[in-house]
Amino acid sequence: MSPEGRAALADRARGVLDRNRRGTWTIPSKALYPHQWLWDSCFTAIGLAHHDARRAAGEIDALFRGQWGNGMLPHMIFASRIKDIGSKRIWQSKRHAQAPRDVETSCITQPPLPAIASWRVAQHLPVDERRAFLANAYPRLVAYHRWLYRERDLEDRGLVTLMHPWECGLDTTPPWMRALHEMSEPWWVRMALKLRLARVARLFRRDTKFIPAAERASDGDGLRMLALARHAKRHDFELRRLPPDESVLIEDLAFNSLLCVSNTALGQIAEELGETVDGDLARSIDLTAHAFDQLWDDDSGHYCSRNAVTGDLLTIPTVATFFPLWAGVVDQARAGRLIGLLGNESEDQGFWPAHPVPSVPTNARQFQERRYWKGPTWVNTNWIVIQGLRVYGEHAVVNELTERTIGLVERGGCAEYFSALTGEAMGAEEFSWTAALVLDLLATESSGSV
Ligand code: 2M8
Repeated sequence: MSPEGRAALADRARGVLDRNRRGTWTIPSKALYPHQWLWDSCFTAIGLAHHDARRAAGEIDALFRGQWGNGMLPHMIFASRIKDIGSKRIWQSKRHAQAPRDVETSCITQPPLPAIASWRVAQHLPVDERRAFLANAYPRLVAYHRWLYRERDLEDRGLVTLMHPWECGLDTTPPWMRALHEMSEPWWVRMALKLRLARVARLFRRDTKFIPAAERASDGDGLRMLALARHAKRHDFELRRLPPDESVLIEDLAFNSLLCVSNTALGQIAEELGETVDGDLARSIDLTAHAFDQLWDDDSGHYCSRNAVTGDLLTIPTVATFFPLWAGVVDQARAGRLIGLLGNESEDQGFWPAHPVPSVPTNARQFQERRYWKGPTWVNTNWIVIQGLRVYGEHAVVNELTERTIGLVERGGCAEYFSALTGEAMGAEEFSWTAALVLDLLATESSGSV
């Protein structure tokens, strides 16, 4: 792409982030996602940092509005002026003593990117502002990481357990959906599925009002996810209270990989401030860095999520298999197997179709070209894969994947996701993390620091 083409794309991306701005924070997209989401805001801040570091810092500060007294950062903070009663009713956060009083939030979390985003944003701030920003963020980040280990790693394994697929970010990813199918369903879900009433339920769904139903969670998956949220609510969204045999409890690969990267960022922030991460948190961080061995499936040559109750690996392949690379915890032999799945030379093209990297490899039985997290290529996961390839010095694949990702957005706009087979843009339009991460890719590429 020519320098003019790049400048024009950066302008378009900045325009999306400006239109999606809501005061101090940014929505993921106008019609479909009118609230603040945890990992979306982190991606947005990472991209914004190149152009408006103060706004990027404000984006992260705005996330702390939602922090619970126990340290949890919720996956959503609701916009006060938007009704969205259906969605708020799932949570009713103000019933919880630990929840903030002045904003409504969800009661679960999402991939723990805030420390990573804070560290990256800080690099773009003037020195005095940088210190003040980090000094404000640090205790909040420590409280969040402590909550993750205290409340979600009950057996000190170094791996955090999730109670709902909305926490992992790759919402309808096949390993989670299979686990959900295996759970015994409440009568109303069984009845709705049997009588094909799920379509009626679609009338109450927000997403299918804007996006073709074939590109979203299926009716069955949608109902089961709703039932699981209601189940977690009955147990106050507390892992220690959830009955293991009636719940879906997963040590999620994507989440734990990002936690591991975030732990490193937390250490960098601590060092900059002259602080030390110590005690139980330091011990847990060390355990996490050594825990990924347990998630490796040598037969398939993939990393997997694990059922936290049975200990079984969930071996359906997904793009998350590449996430531990970013954490730098993969030995050379395994890294070689994983990286061998990417790039034009790869023998198995499942993860390298015309528009890589699909959320599920195209040759897997579970691959669905158009459906949400079951096949399409997403810019945020490509960006994460690129970070991992950089850690392992794979410059050629980094350049190739960066070009292809930028090309997808140049042709299709800042869409939520893209067909891995044709590159067609799908999902929500004017999607913030697509815009922000393309800005980051363009900036990193032009600085030559691949
Ligand atoms: C999607 O998730 C939300 C629920 O949290 C939804 O389906 O309504 C996911 O893609 C998630 O990763 C993302 O953070 C959120 C907002 O973009 O949308």
